[in-house]
Amino acid sequence: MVCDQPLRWQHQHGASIASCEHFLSPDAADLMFRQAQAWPHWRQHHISLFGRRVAEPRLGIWFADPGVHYRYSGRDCEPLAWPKCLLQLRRLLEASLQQRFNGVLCNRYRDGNDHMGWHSDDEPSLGGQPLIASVSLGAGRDFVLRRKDDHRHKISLHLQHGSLLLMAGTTQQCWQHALPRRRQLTQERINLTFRLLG
Ligand SMILES: [Mn+2]
Repeated sequence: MVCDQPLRWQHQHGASIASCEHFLSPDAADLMFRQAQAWPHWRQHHISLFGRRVAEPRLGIWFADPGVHYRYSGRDCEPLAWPKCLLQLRRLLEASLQQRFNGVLCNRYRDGNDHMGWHSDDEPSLGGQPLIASVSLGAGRDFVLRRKDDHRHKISLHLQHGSLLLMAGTTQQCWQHALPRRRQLTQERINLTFRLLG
């Protein structure tokens, strides 16, 4: 199940990212994807944006240790208890990265219309230099980063079924990231982003 290649870190202008294309074996990724699709907790949430209530263009779930709330864009997510398969994945990530995680934000992009706009994972509870571990399942999607101080400077990645992406160091301070809309895409993608909240 674990990436057998060493992680290759890229460092550019404050971004520190690494990816592993085949972190999960195809069988493990398929199984995890089916299990995640079957979770009954998927909801379309609303955030407040400039005082307006807006439906997020995706479904989400926050699984975390007891008492670990996730607050962003005016939302306060109460933690749901970890499913067994995610606890296993968390232990695997913790062992291979030597980093503790206490929550996972799961996003479900039902098709290419579902997306995520430009933002940084810079909530104070994540601390100044969070390590975020993101496992992708299902349809491959483009993932883009841009420098905060120069939007022309971008990094584009394609996140495939079973892959792992890590963002660390000052990535969230210096860069934003997004998952752009891809109108032709009819398949879904589920993304599991492991975090440590203080
Ligand atoms: Mn993010």
